[in-house]
Amino acid sequence: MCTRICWLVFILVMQCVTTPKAHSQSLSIQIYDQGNRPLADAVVEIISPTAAIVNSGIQHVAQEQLTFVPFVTATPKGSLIDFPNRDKTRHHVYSFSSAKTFEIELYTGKPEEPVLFDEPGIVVLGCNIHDYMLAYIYVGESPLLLVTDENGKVYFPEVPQETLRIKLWHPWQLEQQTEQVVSAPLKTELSFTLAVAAKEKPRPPKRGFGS
Ligand SMILES: [Cu+2]
Repeated sequence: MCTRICWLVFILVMQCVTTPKAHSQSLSIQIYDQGNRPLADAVVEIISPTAAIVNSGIQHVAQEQLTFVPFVTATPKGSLIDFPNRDKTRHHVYSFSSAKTFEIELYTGKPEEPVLFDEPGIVVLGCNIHDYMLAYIYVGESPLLLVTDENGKVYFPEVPQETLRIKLWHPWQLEQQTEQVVSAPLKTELSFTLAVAAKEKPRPPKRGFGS
């Protein structure tokens, strides 16, 4: 009896593992700025009621060479993020944002514990010691969210084949409302334009500052 049940469970599990998921596909998205240049550091979030929540593990926003790395992080709500300090100098990381208010007082190396981000929204990071240091954490509602690379691209290996709401966000975007709705059947490649202000990423002053 037990052996038969075990076999049934085994067969069911194997079917789940080996059967390709129906009604899903890959999707590449290219983001350009208003000058038709590839836009890096843009968040692309696909709001899908059927997307499964996945545990992506603990992410890192490091401090390296007196700068936050990466400049923009996207993570679903409920995620943990660690803030390792890889510099020799101490940093004091904080956020006053309503989506997450916290601070990690002066430290080097690895902080005692990661920080939980459980409210969707934009979290602006700063450092009490180095005023120019700036980075952003986009806490999303959906697990389907990525940040564009240097070429302005993201690639989702698996999205549902259904009408999608796609939210775009960039720290320097000029428009408030940037949501797009893409009707099924979906293409495998999409592109959008996001108008942004012309700004440089924050960098440490050339010499003699806080090192
Ligand atoms: Cu600092």
